[in-house]
Formats: sequence, structure tokens, C-alpha cells
Amino acid sequence: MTSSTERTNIALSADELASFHKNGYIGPLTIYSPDEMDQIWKTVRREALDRSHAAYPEVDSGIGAPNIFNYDRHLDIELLAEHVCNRRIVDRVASILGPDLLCWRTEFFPKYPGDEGTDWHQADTFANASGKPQLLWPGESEDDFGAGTLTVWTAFTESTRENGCLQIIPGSQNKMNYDETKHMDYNEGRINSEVKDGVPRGFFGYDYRQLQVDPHWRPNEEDAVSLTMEKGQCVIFWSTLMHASLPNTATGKNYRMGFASRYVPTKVRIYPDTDHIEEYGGSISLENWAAVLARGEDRFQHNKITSKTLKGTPIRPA
Ligand SMILES: O=C(O)CCC(=O)C(=O)O
Ligand SMILES: [Fe+2]
Repeated sequence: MTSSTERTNIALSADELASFHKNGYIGPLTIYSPDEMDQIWKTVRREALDRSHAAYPEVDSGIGAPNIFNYDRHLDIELLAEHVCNRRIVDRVASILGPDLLCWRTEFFPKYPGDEGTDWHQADTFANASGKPQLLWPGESEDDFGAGTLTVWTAFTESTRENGCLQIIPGSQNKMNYDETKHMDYNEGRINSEVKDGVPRGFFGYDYRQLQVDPHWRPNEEDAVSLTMEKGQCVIFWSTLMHASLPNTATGKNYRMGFASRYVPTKVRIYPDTDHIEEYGGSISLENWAAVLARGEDRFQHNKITSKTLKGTPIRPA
């Protein structure tokens, strides 16, 4: 296959794009074969234990705990830097956001047997936990409804209903049911303690219901779709789409590991007037943070961009 045919094949088709605009998500899409994914995850899992070059090395929390110290490991782990620039991902994201793309955040989302599901939520400015907008689209003021970010959630292990797959409500991306300027209080003791509409769920120590615009509203769970995925598949969705996950009710070693990469076009301002973030009971300095130009070029220069990992290896945009 020539590279030009491959490029045409990787972009979203007209039908896929139409479906994305209607439903707010597209997928599952295959990025890696299950064997390739196994190999990548095996290496990443081992390398993640070495935090000596991590952007936020303060606390050794391992990748068992979803918290801010596990943000942005693509900045020090080469395979993750390659993942966020993978053409199978970024060419599809470019079909939606345009050719010039920044990856501004990655996060591990593990669910181990016994873990609660993730609360239903939507994120637009990402002020949800930190209290301060983390994204500002051109022309958007801090209180407006903006466009959020595109999240590419890749199943690093198989993701099933039993081990806590992602759920979404198709078409819910254009109306925010949550007000990110409201406050949520963090309480570690809340983890694994609540059942919401019959499902054990929480938001990693927060209760996302605290942000509801209407405290009496309930998500329409009958409309929810459970996104089961083979390892190596991903789903692309607006962060403003209603999303959640099921609890992991499996036993033994059946954990699911999601890896979320978040993209915006280069015109967006990331972390405006912010030098640190406080979320999930921790605080990190953004001194080592930089966006990665994952595709195309940066004609705006609004944001700090790095072309190397924190270990000094080159990062090559697609
Ligand atoms: O994996 C999960 O449970 C939640 C993922 C999520 O909220 C996200 O990727 O934005
Ligand atoms: Fe989310």
C-alpha cells in the first residue's frame, strides 16, 4: 500500500463523519491488532514504573490510581508519544478538528476487579475539578459553552461490560447538563461507597452530581450505549458527550485499562493563565507540561509545544 492510499483510508469516511456529527462519537475503530496492543502495553506498563522523567514525578502512585500524577506520561514514555501521533488516530481526528492538532493531555483510566464505575459526566472547559478553565477556544469567554476537546479513548486491554467498559449517550454532546463553574468537593473516602440509580459509580473521589445544572435531573440511562472494545481499538468522542463507565464486576486479573488522549486544534489556548493544577486531592506544577504537535503545523503559537520527550527522544508529528 502506498502512503497516499493509506492516508486516504485513515481519514473518516463521509458516512463516519456524518455519524460522528449526529452522535458525538465514532467507534470502535481499530488502531492496533490485539498482539500489537499486548506488546505496546507490556512495555508501557514496565516503563511507567520509572517516574524519573515523568512530568509530575512528585508522588509515586503507580498507575493503579487514576490521578493527576499519572497525567501526560506521553511526555516521558516514547511509545505513548508515538501513540498520540499515530496516523490512524490523528488523521481521523483531523477529519473533525482540521489538520493542525495538539495533544494537550493523556490519562490512564484503569478499572480493577471491584472498582466502581465512573459517574456520568460531560466536560467542556475542564474547570470541573480544578475550578479553572483548562481550555479556551477563540472567542469563548470563561463562562461560555465552548466546544470541549476530542478524546480518543483506547482500550489497552479488552474492555467488556463485565470489566467496566465505557458508556455514552449518543447525541448528548450539544447541551451541558453540568455547570463546570460549580464546586465539587474531593473526598477519598467516597471512592467505592455509592450506588447511583442501581449502579456503583463515582468520580475518583468526587461526586459529579454536585455540578448538575438541575439537581433533580437524572441521566437517561435507557439511551446509554455500552462500548465494548477489543484491545487495540479506540473510540473518538466529544468531551461534552455524556459518558460514564460500568463498574468492574470481574474477578482475578480481569482489569481494563483505558488510555485517553485529548486533542484540540492549534487555535485553542490551553491552561490559560495557569501554572499549576489542583485536582483529585493533589497539586502539580505545569512547569514540565507542554503540548505535543500531533499533526500538521502550529500557525498560532498560543501554546508551549515540545518536539522531544522529557527523556530527549524526538516526537514526530504525523
Ligand atoms: O474510563 C473511564 O472510566 C472514564 C473516561 C473518561 O471520562 C474520559 O476519557 O474522559
Ligand atoms: Fe471524561
